[in-house]
Amino acid sequence: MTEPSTLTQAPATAAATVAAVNSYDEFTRLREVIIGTAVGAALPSPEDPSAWLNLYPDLRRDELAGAPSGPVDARVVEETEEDLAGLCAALELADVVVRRPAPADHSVAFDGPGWRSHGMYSYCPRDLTLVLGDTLIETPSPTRARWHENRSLHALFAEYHHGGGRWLSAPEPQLADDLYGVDASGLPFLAESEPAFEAANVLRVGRDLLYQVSGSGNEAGLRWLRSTVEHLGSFHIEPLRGVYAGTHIDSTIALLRPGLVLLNPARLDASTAPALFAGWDVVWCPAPPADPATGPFTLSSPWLSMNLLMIDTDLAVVDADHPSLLRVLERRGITVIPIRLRHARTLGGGFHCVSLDVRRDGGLEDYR
Ligand code: DAV
Repeated sequence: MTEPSTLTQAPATAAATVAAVNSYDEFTRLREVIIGTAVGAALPSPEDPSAWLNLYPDLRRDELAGAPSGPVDARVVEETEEDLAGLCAALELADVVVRRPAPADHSVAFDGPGWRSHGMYSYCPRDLTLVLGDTLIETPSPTRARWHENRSLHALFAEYHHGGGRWLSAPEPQLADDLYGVDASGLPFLAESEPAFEAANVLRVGRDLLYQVSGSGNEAGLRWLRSTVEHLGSFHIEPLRGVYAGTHIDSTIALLRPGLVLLNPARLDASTAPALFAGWDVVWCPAPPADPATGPFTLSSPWLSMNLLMIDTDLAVVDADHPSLLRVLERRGITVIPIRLRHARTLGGGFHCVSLDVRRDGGLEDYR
């Protein structure tokens, strides 16, 4: 018999120190992340009011003619997979555990109550699941095409749950026609008939959460989230209203480290920046470069290039095609890993969108 105590003690120690799910912020040391895939991606018909609202919020109905629908171009999928493989390799080199969604064919049609759609993609795991501390919260997307999307993550979520993470879901939305309005200028908006929001409307800063009210998140969704997080810890939610009517928050604000934030000068100024950042240092994002390769039906604005992923408070994955941003971050002491994501705008997701951080080192801190 040799050293039995060592053999029996080692696993017990590991189990006691590693929580399956622990992520309270956007910048402390990243340990485990889910990275999306473009395989199986399809675009919903722009005739669908929810697709119009969440894919093309800046276009009027008559400007939607010719918008793509159905399986995404094979070249776009292939090149995106190449770029995502580069991202995964860079993360693994930085000692981050990388997980991927299960394969799914999103072009298969399904019925909701009074409507029919097919799916969209598994490209942006950030969008529909909010990780809050040890809890995974599946959020009620207003986009019909995304109704079943999280199924490609459920095997992973079941594993995290088995490992001690908590797992809950918002009430299943009905997504009836009355959730979708058109304003006086002919642009779509999200109504208030039921709670609807996406996790990517939220940023986590320890105890503080920012929730952007927009076409992908309504006031009813904010109320549901408020009433739910009360049970999860002492969180405080600051709403952002009138900042960006489109969709997610992460092309407007990027958290860099405690006390330092990157803000979009086209959408915020010193007087409209969230109160949370009152004592913080602000980096105003340089204007993104024009991307001549993208057509009129991209799923996001040029500001998607500020959608970066922090691996640690001094290490970031950033859009290689935005050199002025790389320089600004380096001047602030952040080491940048420049990576290209050639079809980020076409598919509507940069590095923050395509990642879902499941484990980081930080806790329920007060960063004010
Ligand atoms: O600025 O177009 C993009 C959000 C991507 N998830 C924008 C928002």
